[in-house]
Amino acid sequence: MLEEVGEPYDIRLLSLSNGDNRKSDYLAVNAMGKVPALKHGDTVITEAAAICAYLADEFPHANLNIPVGDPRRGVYLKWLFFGPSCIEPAMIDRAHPRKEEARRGMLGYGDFDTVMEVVANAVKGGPYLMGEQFTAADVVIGSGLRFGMLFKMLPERPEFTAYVGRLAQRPALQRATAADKELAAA
Ligand SMILES: N[C@@H](CCC(=O)N[C@@H](CS)C(=O)NCC(=O)O)C(=O)O
Repeated sequence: MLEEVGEPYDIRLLSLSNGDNRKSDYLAVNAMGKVPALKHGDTVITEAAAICAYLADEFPHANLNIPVGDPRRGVYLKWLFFGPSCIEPAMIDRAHPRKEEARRGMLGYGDFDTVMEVVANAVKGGPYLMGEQFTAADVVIGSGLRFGMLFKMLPERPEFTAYVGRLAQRPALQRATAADKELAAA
């Protein structure tokens, strides 16, 4: 998302295996002990999808948001929320099934197969969720699909692989992936 925005930024790495995210200085940033967290001026934002929504609104010149007043904003917001509230819990529940599965009506995401079908239909046209415009919602949904397929927690449906393939062509994602590799090697 930061590469898509195109503004300068610094990265502070934490070692989750050393428990840096549970230490007091980081808990002061995010009491949840979770990454990522973003500091912009005096504002600290946590929750990945909220960070994406914030950056898209804060830097409108990058054209990653659908502004207030645009009738397409409702659908855009739906996809921003759909990642953390539907795709992620459906994926984790499938990978680590509960002893006793909650009734469909009690699960915010309903059921895994419906979530997959809805997302597949949304990404199959494209090229992006909102059509021709790439938005922060693609960062949220796209990164979830990439992660899920990489770790074999989501099916490699042709709609997903084609969409993730389109995202992989984006120079911002290529720069971010190269930077991740460098950081991992350091
Ligand atoms: N709801 C958070 C979840 C973030 C999350 O699960 N982060 C993982 C890494 S991908 C984490 O911080 N794990 C460390 C831990 O929980 O100890 C978000 O969307 O930002």
